[in-house]
Amino acid sequence: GRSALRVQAVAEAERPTAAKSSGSAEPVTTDITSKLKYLFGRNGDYTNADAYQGTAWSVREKLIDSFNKTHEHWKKEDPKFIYYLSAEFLMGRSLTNTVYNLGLEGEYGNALREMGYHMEKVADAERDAALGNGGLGRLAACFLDSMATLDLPGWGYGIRYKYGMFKQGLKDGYQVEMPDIWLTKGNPWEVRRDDVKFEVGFGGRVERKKVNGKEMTVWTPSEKVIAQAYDNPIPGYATPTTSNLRLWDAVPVHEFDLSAFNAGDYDRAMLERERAEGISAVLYPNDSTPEGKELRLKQQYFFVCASLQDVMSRFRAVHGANWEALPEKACFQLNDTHPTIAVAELMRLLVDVEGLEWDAAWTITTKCLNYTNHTVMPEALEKWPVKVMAKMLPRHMEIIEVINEGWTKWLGVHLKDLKSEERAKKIAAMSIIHANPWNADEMLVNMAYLAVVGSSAVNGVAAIHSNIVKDEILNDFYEIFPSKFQNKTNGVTPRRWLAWCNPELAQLITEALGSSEWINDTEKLAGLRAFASDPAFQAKWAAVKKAKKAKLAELIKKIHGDDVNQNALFDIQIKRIHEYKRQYLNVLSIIWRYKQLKKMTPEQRKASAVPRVCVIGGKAASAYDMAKRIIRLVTAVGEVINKDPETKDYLRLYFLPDYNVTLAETIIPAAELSQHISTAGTEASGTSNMKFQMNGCLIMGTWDGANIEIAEETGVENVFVFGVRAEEINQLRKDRKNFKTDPRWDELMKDIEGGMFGDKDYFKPLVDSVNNMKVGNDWFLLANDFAGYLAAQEEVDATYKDQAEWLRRSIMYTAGSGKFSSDRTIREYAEDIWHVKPARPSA
Ligand code: GPU
Repeated sequence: GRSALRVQAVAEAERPTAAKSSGSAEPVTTDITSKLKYLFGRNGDYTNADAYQGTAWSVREKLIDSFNKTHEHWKKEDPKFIYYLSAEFLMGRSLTNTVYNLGLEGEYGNALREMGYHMEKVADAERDAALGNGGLGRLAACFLDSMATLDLPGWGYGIRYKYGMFKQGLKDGYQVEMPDIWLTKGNPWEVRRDDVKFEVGFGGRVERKKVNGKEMTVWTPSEKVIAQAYDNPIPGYATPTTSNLRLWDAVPVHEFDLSAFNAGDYDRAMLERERAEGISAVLYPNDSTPEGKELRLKQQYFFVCASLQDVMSRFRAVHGANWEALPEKACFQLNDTHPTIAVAELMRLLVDVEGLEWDAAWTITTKCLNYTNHTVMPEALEKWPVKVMAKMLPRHMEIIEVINEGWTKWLGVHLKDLKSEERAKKIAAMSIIHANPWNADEMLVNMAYLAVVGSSAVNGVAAIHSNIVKDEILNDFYEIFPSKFQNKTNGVTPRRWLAWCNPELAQLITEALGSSEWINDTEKLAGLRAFASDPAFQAKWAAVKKAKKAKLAELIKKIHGDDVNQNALFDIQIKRIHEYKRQYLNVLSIIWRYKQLKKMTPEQRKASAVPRVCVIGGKAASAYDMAKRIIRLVTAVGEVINKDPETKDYLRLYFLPDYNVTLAETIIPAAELSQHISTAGTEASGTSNMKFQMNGCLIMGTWDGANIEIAEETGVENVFVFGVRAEEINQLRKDRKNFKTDPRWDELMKDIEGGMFGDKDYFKPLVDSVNNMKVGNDWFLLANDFAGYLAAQEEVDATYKDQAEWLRRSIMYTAGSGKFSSDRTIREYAEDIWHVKPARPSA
């Protein structure tokens, strides 16, 4: 039996509450075969993919039972709800997560075994739900897991993209993108709600009319679509609560234009369908740098409009039109600025549709909304041209103008003590609508400013990031509303990212701590500190890591055909490819290592080299040229070093294509060193760093994002920290011209330029991007951090040679990871921002 099941058996016995499923009278095997028979017309001789379908559709019923119970309870109790509005939810696979969270692993594990299958192989047939790009989307998924686990009444709201994050392939070492056609085999994890549909309009005109004797604004859109709800039940762990992620699909208002159809004009008959379906067709593959396309704004308005109507219609069904009480029953978290049009939409619904006075509506709106910022890079802040917004959302543009008039007027009074010139400057700087700094003729709507003005609370996602938000990018706003600004350091769910993806380690932890309570009380992991230096425990800890490394080695073999030394240090960098994340710096240090190995005699290598297997993975946005060049550099360097007979026993570099949630679940448990090396002040938080930490992986990191808090919890002396500090960045950028590069750096640049890895011309822009100090290049300061990085790498080698010390640190990482459970994060949001309380249904 798999140790996952044993861990679960322990967890089961100690559940604080009774397991959700009492175990159906009908044996599970019968249920699985019956699903295969009646839903798929299959009779025996099932593949793993079949077994997956049968199992999933069977588990779905338990999930829906739990979902129904929870929602009956919430309907009766009528608690305040939190609605998490997000353009992205990066859910990954659902089968094992659902089985384990519901405590069904015994029943289903046994049933599958009886039928001759293994849960792990069966689960492997599931495709990831990849409705997100990276950190921001995965954070939303972890938050849903924690909200349900903490029994908080709360739903996610987003878009049911037909095509999620593209699949990444490699062709001759270059990234190729393929569509993610994830719904073709049906989706057992969703329920279509044919009774939940809302109209969403675009374009058209705005008029003032007398309606029942009252002067009203009437928006007549020129285009309409229907938002169709799909519910995705979200099971909590060790609780009867199953909450919901409601995703909207865009469908045409009319099946098709019958008159055009009758007239034989089939193209025109299909036009409306295509236009509607286009809205929820595809996820924009941009991470942290928004794509200013009209369709993107359409997507944002589409899901926000449907979600707000949905919440308001449920509120009305219970409380009538008593909208003043809405903030007592509902609040919304804006996951970055993507759903910020909610500020204008809620105003429109309250003023134009419900007939409230502007001021009353504004009070309700600002009480209901809160905003989370996830980036401070100026190019990443969303701004929509007024022209685009006025055309697509004419009434919203008017509303934003009125909000901005009120806001700037209020500012004028608030800043009355300033000299008039200064006051005017400040007001201009804080205006929600302002000129494009690169093109004075174009006016823009600054979505972050709109979110701040329209929200009760604004938060960053790690301590350093929240400080940069307050002190730099939104400093003017912070000075006016200091109490609005908060920090909520990110977290990740310890279920998916430790207990379920690393059952061997989970079992060892449970044995050591004498209970599995750490799975939803991660502060208990601190108890592992007592074992950190215990040789017997270290040996068990090392054995688990070794087993997980063997799995990753198997994967590398499958993808690249190579056997790797499983005693080598496994060094991992997996995340979106971005210049600020500095995968390039990692590659430079690998090339440097290669060159050093080449200079050594075989005896010297044998005596002193620490073997390393380096893995880099991540997707480049389709239009991000420099990121694609970085991927090619990784593969090109790998091609040279992996087959060099002198060094291949000591150094490998593999690019693992199509990095996604599922791949992360294999890679992270196997990692011994992970790289989080962004330029200080650029990575808002990072969340994979927390996953690696939980799995006992040492961190090589800059003093950035959540790395800082991870180091504090783990002991700074246990972390490989290097590089300049965020406070120094501005000055260093100014001093660029005088910076003298390290001779080793110059050598590496010459190597790449000289064609050591082929593709000289293709790599030229990469070299230029970091190497022309005179024109102020190397924006992300790779050259400044290069020497410190190499020194930190040497420290890694020295530490790895002392395995007892390495293992001690590894255990200290897991022991120090208690703070980074998303349960802690969500508890803080619930208490400080949402004011939402647990409401657990009875088991
Ligand atoms: N992040 Br903005 C994304 O993944 N996508 C985005 O569009 C924006 C931010 C990330 C941050 O880069 C990362 O540092 C953070 O940990 C994550 O959001 C979750 O807060």
